Amino acid sequence: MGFLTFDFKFISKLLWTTGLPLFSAWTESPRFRDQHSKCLSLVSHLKLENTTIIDASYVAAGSKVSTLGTCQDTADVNVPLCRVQFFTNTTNTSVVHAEAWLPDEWYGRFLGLGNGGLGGCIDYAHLDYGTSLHFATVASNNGHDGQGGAPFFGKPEVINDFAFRAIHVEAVIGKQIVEAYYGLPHSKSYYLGCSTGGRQGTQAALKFPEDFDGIVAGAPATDFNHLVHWTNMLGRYIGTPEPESSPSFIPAELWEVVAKEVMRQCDDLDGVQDGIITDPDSCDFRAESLLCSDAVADSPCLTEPQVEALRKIYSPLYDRNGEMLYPRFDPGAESMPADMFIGEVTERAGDWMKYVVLNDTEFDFRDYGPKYAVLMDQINPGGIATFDGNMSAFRDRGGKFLTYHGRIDSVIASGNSKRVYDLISRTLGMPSLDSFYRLFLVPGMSHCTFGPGASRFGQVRQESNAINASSHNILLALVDWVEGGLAPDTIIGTTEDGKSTRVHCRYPHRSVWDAEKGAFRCEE
Ligand SMILES: *[C@@H]1O[C@H](CO)[C@@H](O)[C@H](O)[C@H]1NC(C)=O
Ligand SMILES: *[C@@H]1O[C@H](CO)[C@@H](O)[C@H](O)[C@H]1NC(C)=O
Ligand SMILES: *[C@@H]1O[C@H](CO)[C@@H](O)[C@H](O)[C@H]1NC(C)=O
Ligand SMILES: *[C@@H]1O[C@H](CO)[C@@H](O)[C@H](O)[C@H]1NC(C)=O
Ligand SMILES: *[C@@H]1O[C@H](CO)[C@@H](O)[C@H](O)[C@H]1NC(C)=O
Ligand SMILES: *[C@@H]1O[C@H](CO)[C@@H](O)[C@H](O)[C@H]1NC(C)=O
Ligand SMILES: [Ca+2]
Repeated sequence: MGFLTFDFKFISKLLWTTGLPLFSAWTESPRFRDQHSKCLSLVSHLKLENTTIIDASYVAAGSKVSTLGTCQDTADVNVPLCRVQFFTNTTNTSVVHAEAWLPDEWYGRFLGLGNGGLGGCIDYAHLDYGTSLHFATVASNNGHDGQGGAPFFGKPEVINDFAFRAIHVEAVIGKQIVEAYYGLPHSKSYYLGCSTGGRQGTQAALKFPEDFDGIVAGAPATDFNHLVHWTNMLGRYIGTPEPESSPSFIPAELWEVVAKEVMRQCDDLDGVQDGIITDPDSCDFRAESLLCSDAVADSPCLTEPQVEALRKIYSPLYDRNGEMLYPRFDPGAESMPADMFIGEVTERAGDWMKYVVLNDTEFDFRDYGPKYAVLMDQINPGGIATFDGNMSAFRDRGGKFLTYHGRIDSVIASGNSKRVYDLISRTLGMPSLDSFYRLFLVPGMSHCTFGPGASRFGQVRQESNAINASSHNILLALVDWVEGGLAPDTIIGTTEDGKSTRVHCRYPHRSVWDAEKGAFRCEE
């Protein structure tokens, strides 16, 4: 091909299929020979608002590069690219560090990436993933460095970066770097993130609807204040390992017994005994069956307080007025590591309480209680809640939103994604959000990835990109939707061992076992 004149509309109509570049063949153009020097010259030539270019370097395929910040020492680069490191002052007390990775073989698309937990870590694995799929990809440190919450202490603007601003900066500044380097603006812009990254993607659609044409937001940490509350309350229900103060505490080996019993009661509700509960909402788990009695002397069993704790965690969390604050822990999710049940406050919720909500580094988890939900609702630091059904601006400008949630997610209950769908549906008065927003529930998948289910569909890193086709890769499916108008009805996942696949259904469709075909299918 080698054309260098563009009519984006025309070309995207012709070539929207994700396998094909929107435009290609730098290799044939004189421009390519200049890319090396062009990349290096960005340091001195690029002048962008509030922004300092720290370094720009040309990186060969298969390199390991060193990184700034404390999160990791080196990062892998698998395709040849121009790497631009920069920071942007968002206020006089806050700054976002970011990197733009600009692949030689660019298909004209921009991709912004999110973060995880309370994280202030540039997501290098996803920079590598995005560029391998030919996106010009940008990731930021979310306005602070490291995994903990200490950088938020007494820094409301740093909290603002985390709550809503870092991704906006990434989009606004990142797009300008892309244009300066390639000499062309991007065609379409995308976003990919999970967990906190899912919340950031949701926040982008709500607050900055112009930033992205398409968003993949996985297992979003939306309704953030109540998520923190739920995490802490569930931890308190289970208690600490001291038997005298916490008779409800359930040690790790007993959780295995609970997980087995959940499976015994609910695995075959979906018609197949496969270690996966397709719809945990249909599982009415009775922990009482594990209650110790003389009759079952030798098998492991639960005390009354332990059964009572389980009853609470497998029920939604309500406030004193009977208002639902957060959905229940999914039965089945106890089979995955759950740090809220180990008898200590989780780092993410504990640091948020200490450094953002209470401004008290001595905060004692054992004093945690319902009053803190009220306090968090009042403060709502930086507008972190991200629980707003009005996505009309994003919808009206033609934005497309794909979200997914593993149904054995032990960090963020999958029921919350259904709840957010219903909230948007009610707010916009749209019984079905199919025209711009689709939620895929993924049986047997844990937080963002892993688990016995078909947990690979291109959502995270290279490893999840088991099959490079929009039918099996949610990011490529999004590209088809945005550029070709082809909305994904299903997403096919591949298991970790690569040996089998399963179709994932969009909410509110159900995943139904078809005994004749020996496979699941989606039913309205
Ligand atoms: C960003 O802030 C730092 C520290 O306040 C300052 O030294 C620097 O000049 C600022 N950079 C830009 C581009 O505004
Ligand atoms: C630059 O900084 C000013 C003030 O600190 C802010 O109002 C403006 O939005 C910033 N621009 C960008 C692109 O971040
Ligand atoms: C920082 O910005 C705030 C608000 O824009 C302003 O009130 C304050 O004086 C500035 N501080 C410094 C040290 O420039
Ligand atoms: C703690 O500080 C943050 C700003 O960093 C503020 O929003 C919050 O209200 C403070 N919390 C309390 C309990 O005063
Ligand atoms: C949603 O937001 C738009 C502005 O983006 C506003 O015009 C509209 O009234 C809002 N709708 C609802 C239901 O709040
Ligand atoms: C997917 O596409 C990328 C980029 O074109 C390529 O490097 C990779 O080998 C492909 N992977 C598979 C599994 O086909
Ligand atoms: Ca099953």
